[in-house]
Amino acid sequence: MEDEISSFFESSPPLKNMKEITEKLNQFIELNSSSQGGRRIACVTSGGTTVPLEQRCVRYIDNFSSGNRGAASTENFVKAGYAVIFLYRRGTCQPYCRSLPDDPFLECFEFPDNTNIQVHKSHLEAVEMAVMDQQAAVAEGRLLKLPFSTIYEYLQMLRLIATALKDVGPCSMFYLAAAVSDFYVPWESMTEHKIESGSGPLDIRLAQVPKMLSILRSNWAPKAFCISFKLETDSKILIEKATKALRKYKVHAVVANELSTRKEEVVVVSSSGNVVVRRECDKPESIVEDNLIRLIVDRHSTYIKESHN
Ligand code: PAZ
Repeated sequence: MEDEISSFFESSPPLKNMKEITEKLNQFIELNSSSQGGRRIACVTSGGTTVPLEQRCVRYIDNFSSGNRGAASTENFVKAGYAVIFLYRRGTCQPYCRSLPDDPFLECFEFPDNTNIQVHKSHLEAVEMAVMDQQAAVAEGRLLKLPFSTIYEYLQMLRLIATALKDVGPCSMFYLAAAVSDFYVPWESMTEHKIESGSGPLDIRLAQVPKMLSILRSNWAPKAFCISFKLETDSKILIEKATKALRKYKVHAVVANELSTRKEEVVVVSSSGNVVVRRECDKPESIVEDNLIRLIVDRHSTYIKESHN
């Protein structure tokens, strides 16, 4: 497996802005490890990775995920006092923007007298909250947003973050809510130019993406608290698959969710048993992430205490 992982990284197109990302990351970690005796730092991954079919990419295979879970969880972690590295798919849902309409620029603003752009009354409260909360999190140095698109970018960035967080130890957390491609076209076997159409059906052979969770746990950041996610469409196999992943990757918990009910409930699978976490149905504003993050933060506190004993 380690060979497969090394050859994945060796053959990946290098990150274009690696130096800039590394600098931002190190500054963020330095600031948060030294402020107020050191904050906890969570890396929240969010959105789906793409698999390009051509090196000069025109077409790609995508992975389902709106980024809602990652964005809502990030807000809750910041509220709980964490600093968050938000590793997200470009164009997906952002923290503090969940109450805004899908196309904020066109729907939120009006231009009544051709001189001043104003926020439409009906969206004023949501826009004010979004701007204030996001600006506060960034100004306090508690939110670092890093975008990715492809599976190549995602895994290289995850490795950078994990190795940068290594010294933060038990106070760091990985909350891996992104939907990561299981299959990809290896860079060296990918055609450079746009695949030609007009010559009949297209055969593509996809290789399996090496599973990086084991190496994250064993090498990159072995002391970090690690939460992975399992999504299934068949509820009959969900818990079994999540339990297998818990054992195989030795993560601290697996959040199991079914596609159609993922906004209503999840099951936190761990060695201490399975806990169903639900949205509070009698409160319209309530989201499943409110209770989920409360539980995860609690478990993380216990983990930190036990690590110091
Ligand atoms: O991004 P979203 O809110 O639409 O959905 C969240 C989710 C289902 C992608 C996430 O909860 C999850 O399960 N991520 C891991 C998916 C996987 O098993 O690959």
